[in-house]
Amino acid sequence: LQLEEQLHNALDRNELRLLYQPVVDLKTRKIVGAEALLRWDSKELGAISPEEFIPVAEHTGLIVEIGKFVLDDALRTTSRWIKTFIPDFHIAINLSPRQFRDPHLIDNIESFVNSYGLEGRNLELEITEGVLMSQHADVEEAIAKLTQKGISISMDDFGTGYSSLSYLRSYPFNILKVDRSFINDISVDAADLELVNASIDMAHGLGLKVIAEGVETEEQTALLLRKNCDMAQGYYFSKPIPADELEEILKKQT
Ligand code: G
Ligand code: G
Ligand code: MN
Ligand code: NA
Repeated sequence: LQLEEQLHNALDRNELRLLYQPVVDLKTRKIVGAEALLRWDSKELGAISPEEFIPVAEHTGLIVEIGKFVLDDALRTTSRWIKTFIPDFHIAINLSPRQFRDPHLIDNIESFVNSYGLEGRNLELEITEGVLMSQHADVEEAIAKLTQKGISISMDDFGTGYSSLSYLRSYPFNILKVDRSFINDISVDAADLELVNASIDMAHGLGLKVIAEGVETEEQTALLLRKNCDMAQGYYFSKPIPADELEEILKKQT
């Protein structure tokens, strides 16, 4: 309850900030995008992990306002890089189920993309099965509208839920993000490697690109490349970092 009280004030008090975790193209090993990840440094409670506060933000509905801040901040920040030196960069943003019940979601996304001078292809929206399971009638329409703008839709945490395959059949996903629990042991567990390999082939068969999450070693990186995985993110390449640090790295690589 105290957490809930404090979260109400977090935006006004500037306690929320974004970190960016680079996404690397496995063939070139260059950074091609980043995932925006929210951090909360509460003056009263200290650093609170998103695993703790995102669920609270979801059930109180605060995620609508917080999610709008995330979209605004991430798109404003990355638009400066995109327009000046890395036009193909894509910024990935996590969307909660609750945000799809906000009637302004699509309009807000479109107006941020337009006002910061971005193309739809610069934006990738990560959703989990939770969004699709919510069975809100407008989700399908919302996803269709976003896709029409050239915005990419990723299935996040792939493999961890209950009926990912049926959702892959029903929605126009562009990217599959293989959950890090499947990547962890691919160098030592033949079954896990085979599951990842099959997921990659299936995604490619459906016209999706694949991002492996939680890549921590060179061995995993080499295996994923051999299995034709497209992109990767994880501590091996970089932990989530502040915008100015990422900007410096991007400038050096171009
Ligand atoms: O960065 P970290 O591994 O601690 O993130 C934990 C979880 O919090 C992840 O599942 C991630 O999807 C979620 N998360 C991080 N930032 C956001 C955000 O801006 N919006 C939503 N809805 N979830 C987020
Ligand atoms: O659910 P989602 O995929 O959005 O969450 C991403 C989370 O994974 C972030 O909290 C991030 O800090 C964490 N993460 C990113 N890279 C790694 C990694 O290489 N290893 C581990 N253990 N966690 C990671
Ligand atoms: Mn994610
Ligand atoms: Na994930």
